Amino acid sequence: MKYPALISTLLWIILSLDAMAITNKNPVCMAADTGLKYRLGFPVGAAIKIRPLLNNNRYRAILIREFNSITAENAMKFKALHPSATIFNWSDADQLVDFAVKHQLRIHGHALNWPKNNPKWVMEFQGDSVAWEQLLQKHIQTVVSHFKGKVSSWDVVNEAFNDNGTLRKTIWLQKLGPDYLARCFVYAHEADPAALLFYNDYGQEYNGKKMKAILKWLGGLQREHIPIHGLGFQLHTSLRIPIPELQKSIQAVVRTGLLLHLSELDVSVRSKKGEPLLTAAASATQQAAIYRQIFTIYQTVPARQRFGITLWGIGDQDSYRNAKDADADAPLLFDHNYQPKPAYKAVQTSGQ
Ligand code: 9MR
Repeated sequence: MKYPALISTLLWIILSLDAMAITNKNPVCMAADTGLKYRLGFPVGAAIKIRPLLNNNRYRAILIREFNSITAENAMKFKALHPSATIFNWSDADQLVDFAVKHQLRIHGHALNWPKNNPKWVMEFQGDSVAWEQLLQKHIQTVVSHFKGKVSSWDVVNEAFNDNGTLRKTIWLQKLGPDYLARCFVYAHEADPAALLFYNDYGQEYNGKKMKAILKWLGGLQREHIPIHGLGFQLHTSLRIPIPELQKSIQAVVRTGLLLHLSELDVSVRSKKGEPLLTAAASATQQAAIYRQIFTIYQTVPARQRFGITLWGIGDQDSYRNAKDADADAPLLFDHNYQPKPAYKAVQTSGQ
């Protein structure tokens, strides 16, 4: 036997003995290692709400077993953290961060600037462009500094583009002009130079005008060396997702060299108005197939650009999509009783 072959055989024997020793000593430990975070070659996250995190054992157990990344579903938004001009309210977000640190979960911050989430006091704020700039900078830098060293990445700007590729007419655009977008990234970077900074949006995932506009804007930022590291595709989707378009958009992001985060994934089974309702079994099977496709496509992204996939919740009852009409969307991997659905199995074996 030649040397390299001998070495690899010895290595194999040592690793097998090691694995056997672990199995014999602690079978429970091996069972726990079947979580998604061990199965997929990239971080797997969940959007987390503070109430079930504190009150629901099953929710917590799944989070710890399956996931290695979290996004604060609401606790780090402008309205939650900064409800009036002089008050910062850290308590929910800090509890979430403490839990994540204790359980070695990566924390993705969401979101520093989301025009739809401005508190009332911001909408009523009176001041010239200097005062508006200070407001923007102070919010971003206070929040990023507070979580520095714990929150390792941020959605710096969320949903700034319209579907037709123009910029949304937000209060920030009106008061500060289009360059405020780049400055949000600069401010966040100044407060924590180690944090990875993302632009996050929905609807660009299907390669239309919005995607083209975002790519053009990102290209400009990259040329000007603005600190931006990644793009988030929210991907709140359904059984009707146009998979080929998603593939094209993903490849377009790959060409930019940026990180790609599927940042708010869920797949609703709700039928379109007028379409016949699917049986529960049929919709669960179709949903599983879509989840498998999405996770498999994501594995075509070069490993260095895979920031991860984050599910927008854990059990169906936690989903914001069920808020008005319980159960009609059932978009997540676990059902109302936190039992894994066919979609969970499909994700677990995706890419194999
Ligand atoms: O899931 C979130 C829901 O609980 C909140 O009420 C809502 C408003 O803050 O935001 C939801 O999350 C949104 C996310 O922050 C940005 N992308 C769209 C998500 C669904 O609306």
